[in-house]
Amino acid sequence: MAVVAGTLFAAPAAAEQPTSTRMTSIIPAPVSAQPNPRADYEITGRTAIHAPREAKGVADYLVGVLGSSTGHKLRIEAPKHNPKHGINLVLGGLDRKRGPEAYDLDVTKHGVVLRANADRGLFAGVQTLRQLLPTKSDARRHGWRVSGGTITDEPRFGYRGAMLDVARHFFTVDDVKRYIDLISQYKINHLHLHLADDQGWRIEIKSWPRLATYGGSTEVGGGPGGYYTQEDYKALVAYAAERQITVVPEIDMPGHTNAALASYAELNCDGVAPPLYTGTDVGFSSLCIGKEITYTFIDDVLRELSALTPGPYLHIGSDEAHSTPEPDYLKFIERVMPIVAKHGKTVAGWHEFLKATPPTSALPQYWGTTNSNTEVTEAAQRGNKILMSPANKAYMDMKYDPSTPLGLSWAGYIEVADAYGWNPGTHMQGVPESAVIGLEAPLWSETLENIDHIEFMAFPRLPAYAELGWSAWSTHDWESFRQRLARQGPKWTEQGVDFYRSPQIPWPA
Ligand code: TNX
Repeated sequence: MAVVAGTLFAAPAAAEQPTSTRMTSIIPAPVSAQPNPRADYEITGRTAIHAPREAKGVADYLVGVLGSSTGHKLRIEAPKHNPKHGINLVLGGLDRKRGPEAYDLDVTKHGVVLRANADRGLFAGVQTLRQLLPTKSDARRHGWRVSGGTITDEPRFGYRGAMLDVARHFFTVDDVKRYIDLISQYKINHLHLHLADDQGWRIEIKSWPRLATYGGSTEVGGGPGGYYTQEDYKALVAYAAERQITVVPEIDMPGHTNAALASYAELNCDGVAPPLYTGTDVGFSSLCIGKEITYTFIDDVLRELSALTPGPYLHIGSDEAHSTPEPDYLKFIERVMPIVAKHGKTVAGWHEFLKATPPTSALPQYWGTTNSNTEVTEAAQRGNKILMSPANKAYMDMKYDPSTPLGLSWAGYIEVADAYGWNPGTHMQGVPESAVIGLEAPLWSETLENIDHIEFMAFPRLPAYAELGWSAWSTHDWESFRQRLARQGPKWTEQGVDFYRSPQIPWPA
């Protein structure tokens, strides 16, 4: 029903929450938030954004997101000497020790002042600012009132990731952009793309063109698949960078390689290309460890991929190589790691690659379901930083409960309380918080065919992982989290996010 605010015939408003509720409901929880209910600031069509030229990227982004919520296209003006009125993005002035993602946000009756030492901090603060805004339906009644008060914030971990498997099912550039928009709202700063697996090769490699055109031509279930041209991929990387997200590309090897083996017969030990594969088994394929052409192939692929990758990491998978004899596996990983280094990148891999004792710069990603793993503990002791993705806690492709229509359950069911209920800094024996770089929540796509499916599995768990990664452990509180999460629901509804209405969360009616 269209209702004009203030008319005699306006429908009774749902019991209105005080605006300060928004400041105490931020996800991920900030270090501190002091609401001041007398200091709300109203954004109107006349509000200006003041920003230095170095913050133009964040300012443009803010114009975009405020435009799509408020409908006002705000103008960007030069920074003020004494920022107070309007929305002010200010670079510098925070203690350097707080790091590049820290920010301070002050909302008074006159305006908003957001300070950070770097773009990344301003961007994080902008995401907080968005959560201080009402829903569209509240704004129609009460205006675009930013909840007043003061916030100080900085992250617990530097790496807060989400992984998307675009290999089992292919997702378009627009789908991935949408996912980037959704995850960036919760200060996720890495997107790991699983670009190749048995069922599909999804990135154009100019020196081996059949990888994409043939190897990418199908997917699980036999659909048409697809791939990103290098231009598509560059656009994705740039789109992510504008949202302060580093893309981590993964080419899984030596297993999970049927799509490559099907595309080039010479990569097979027997010289015979297998057929394309559209099932969901794992562990049946392997590159040919003893053939020289295998390493020429990898060198070419990683050279082209590193040229498309501004971020530091190339992920070489290395999981579930059940068809590669162990001595071959070790030989292979030892041979591939220097190729990654030669192209100027840092190697990341699933934790199995620790069997080959990579250098301490390498990033192992733990995906096991137990709280102890000797290889991971030893790597942490040697000085490797560990990325935490325990499958029984962090896998967003696990079903919420037995009735979830999508997803798998090999690592168990993961309801929202389970997703939220672990501590990445103490999860593993012998891996102290100082050895943890952060966490990543993978979304494998054997059962996920479209963006609605992605949204249903990621929401509302992704905000739980975001909070585990960003917020100080001292703020960890399930009761508070479930209340705060409930208040995200109406915003997701407005954004068209197809989320799972977990019975654990008191969603507003
Ligand atoms: C295990 S996790 C895999 C993937 C599957 C996933 C399904 C990992 C490194 N390997 O190949 O897609 O389980 O949950």
